[in-house]
Formats: sequence, C-alpha cells, structure tokens
Amino acid sequence: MVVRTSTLAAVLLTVFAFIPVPSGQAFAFYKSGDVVFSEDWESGDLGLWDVYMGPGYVNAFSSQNEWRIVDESLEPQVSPNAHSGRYYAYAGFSVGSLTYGPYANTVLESKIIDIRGASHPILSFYAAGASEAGYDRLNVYVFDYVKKDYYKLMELSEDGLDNPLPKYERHEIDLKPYKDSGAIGSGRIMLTFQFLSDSTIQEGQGWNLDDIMVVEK
Ligand SMILES: [Ca+2]
Ligand SMILES: [Ca+2]
Repeated sequence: MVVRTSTLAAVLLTVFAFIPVPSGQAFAFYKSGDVVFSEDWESGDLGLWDVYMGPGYVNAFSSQNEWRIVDESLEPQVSPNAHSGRYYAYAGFSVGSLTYGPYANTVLESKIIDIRGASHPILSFYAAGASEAGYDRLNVYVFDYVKKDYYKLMELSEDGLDNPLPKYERHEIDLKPYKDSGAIGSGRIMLTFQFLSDSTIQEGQGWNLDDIMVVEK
C-alpha cells in the first residue's frame, strides 16, 4: 500500500488535533515540498469551496458576476482558459463577453486548511484577468477560522484597455510571517478571493483562478 506523504501528514494531523499542544511549541509533520493543500478544479465543480456575496454593498448582478467553475471545452473564452486541465474558477459575465457587471461583490472561499503541521507554508496560485484599475479588483485574503479575522494578502487590478487578453501570472505569498506573528493563531485558515466592482466603467474580462497550492517550503 502506498501512502502519499501529504496523506500521511493529514492523518497524523487529524490524530494530533485532539492532543493539546502547549502554546508556542512548534510541531511540524510536513517536510520540504510537501503539499498541504491544492485545488485545480478538475473535479468540474466547486467542490468544498463556497461562493457567497461579500459584506458591504449589494451585488446587483450576482448571477452574472458570481464565481463559478468553467469548463473551457464547453465555454471557450477569448483569453485565457484553464491554466491546468479543462476547468478553472471565473468571476465575470458570460464567458466570451470579455466584461463583467457593476456592483460585483462575489467571494470564493476555501474549506478549512490546517497549516499547524507546516513550519513554513507558502501559498501560490495562478490568476489571469483585468478589471478597472484601482476600482474593480480581486482581493486575496487569508481568514483565521478560529480568530475570525481576515488578513489581506494581495490586491489585483489591471485595466482591460491596457491588457485586453490577459495571461496567467503565478503569485506566491509567504504565510510564515503570519504564522510567526501570531496573526494566524489557530493554524486553521481559509483562503478567500473576493471580486469587487463599483458602479461605473467595466474594463476587462473579470478574473480567472486556477492551481491554488499551499506547500511546505
Ligand atoms: Ca484547472
Ligand atoms: Ca468600475
């Protein structure tokens, strides 16, 4: 029987989750390169991710802007499609329209990811898109499930007039400073991608996401 290291680590984490760990004591099950979490959406559906309307103003075009999983073989975009396989997450209007609506406020949120067994977790993901620079944007947060606090990691916003056919870019965020600072105190996090637009000017195709990973450095 072959047990992948990441699977073994997950089992160990489940077992040790019930054993109190003294505050500040480090314990790590993952070794360098181990995958703590990954998502490529090749299941063809949202899986364990949730989609909901974010706090603040009303998502007036919820059904059109809302995050969803797109099959590139059925709904080919002008640019780009999936980064891996056939499927990816997309926030914007119907595929092929190269735009999105005003008052978008749609959140894509992961299941709970347990990073207590990682000593130096690195988040990476691929995003491609465009939206009115500075006003309509993709916000990336990490959410501490126990503390109920959000920490903003990144904001992506690029004008579609300058970049009508965006390409995927890899983004990498070191989560260790958050662990070390105690910001992610519980070690149980959720990844949150929020697409926001304001009332006027929709320049860009919206945003694609694919191949999200948390890896032990
Ligand atoms: Ca994919
Ligand atoms: Ca706008």
